[in-house]
Amino acid sequence: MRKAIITGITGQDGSYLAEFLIEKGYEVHGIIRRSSSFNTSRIEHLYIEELLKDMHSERKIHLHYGDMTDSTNLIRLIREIKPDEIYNLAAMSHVKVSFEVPEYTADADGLGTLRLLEAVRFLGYEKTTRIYQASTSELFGKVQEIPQTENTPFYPRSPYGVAKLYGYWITRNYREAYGMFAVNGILFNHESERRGETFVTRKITLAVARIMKGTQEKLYLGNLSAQRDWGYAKDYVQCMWLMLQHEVPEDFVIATGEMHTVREFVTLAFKEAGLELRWEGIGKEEKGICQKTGKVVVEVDPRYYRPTEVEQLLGDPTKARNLLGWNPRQTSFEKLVSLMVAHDIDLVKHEERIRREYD
Ligand code: NDP
Ligand code: GDR
Repeated sequence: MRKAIITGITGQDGSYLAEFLIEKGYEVHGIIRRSSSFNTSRIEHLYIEELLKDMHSERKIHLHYGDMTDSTNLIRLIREIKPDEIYNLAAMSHVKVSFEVPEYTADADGLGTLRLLEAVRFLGYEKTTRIYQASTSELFGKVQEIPQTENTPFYPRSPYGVAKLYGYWITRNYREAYGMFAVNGILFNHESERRGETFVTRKITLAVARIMKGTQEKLYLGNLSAQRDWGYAKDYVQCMWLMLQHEVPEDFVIATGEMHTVREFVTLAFKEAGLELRWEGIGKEEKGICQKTGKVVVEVDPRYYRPTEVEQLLGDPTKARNLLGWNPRQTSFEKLVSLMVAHDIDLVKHEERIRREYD
């Protein structure tokens, strides 16, 4: 049985990747952080399913405490597990928050990647363990060219982007210096029903559901004109695995090749819930008004602006399509918005039912 370590298994991508690898027959080892409240809600179903299935069968998922800032812990876990593949997804992944905690972000996202690579080298596993590094379209940052490919120059615009730039180059350097199978997936934004609630897409779909239910009045957002290439997380984790199955270690851009503004996402999300919006005003004065009721439901709050913004990201997935056989258009933008809105309408209904029972 092949063994994989996933750092960041409790996150959006980690949870989908764990499902995907278990389905493929892997023994999955996840590194989780100690937290004062439960942080395993995205993967609970995986080990509960296992417990219910057969108490005596081999476990397919194992969780270990660890942290990207703790190298001895990483060395010990990698030595004990001796994985065939490591997926390094752990990161302080919020761009805006990285301006508040730049040093920690550099430590976890930048040096954390080095710690992992160095642990594999130190243990002498550099020819047997393949490593996937979660790189990002935030590396491109300030627009140099559109669409962005594997050869587009980088210009990161946040402490997060800069930390990930170190992660990207140290991964390439270990590949070139020690012949390690270590690759970067340069993934563009990907979302899902499991997306963290402070990223813009999920913030929007949850707000739409709550506004519909009458438990929230308005949605406050930052830059409505930012453009992103949004894909579906479930489709993107397949690519992480495909990159590690490729004959040669190479870096890949993973994207849909389609770009939309935040404003378009908001408009479509409200439409999915049956509410047409019209937009009035510009810049900080811009407002989204519900056609039916005439009420302002979206407003701009400059609190959500970033000190330096990434205005436009559009990826060219040609290399991944040609060399990995990956289909970038499995889930359309419209389908993605629809899945997320439907999920959050159900979630909010459920929350309301529970609230009423305990009121
Ligand atoms: P999430 O924020 O949902 O998950 C991040 C994961 O990292 C969580 O499991 C978190 O644990 C864990 N983590 C954070 N800091 C540490 C640390 N110091 N030590 C150990 N674990 C830690 O991110 P996503 O799933 O969306 O993204 C996965 C990876 O892909 C990240 O590296 C992200 O930067 C990158 N990426 C994401 C893109 C996207 O659009 N989603 C696009 C391109 C790259 P906990 O649950 O305890 O907080
Ligand atoms: P991003 O995602 O910064 O691209 O990073 P996010 O959803 O946070 O922002 C996307 C764009 O929306 C604008 N925006 C807002 N963003 C948030 N979070 N909240 C708001 O209220 C808001 N209003 C407007 C932002 O300014 C931005 O332009 C994500 C993360 O998953 C990273 O880890 C990953 O590397 C990149 O995607 C690719």
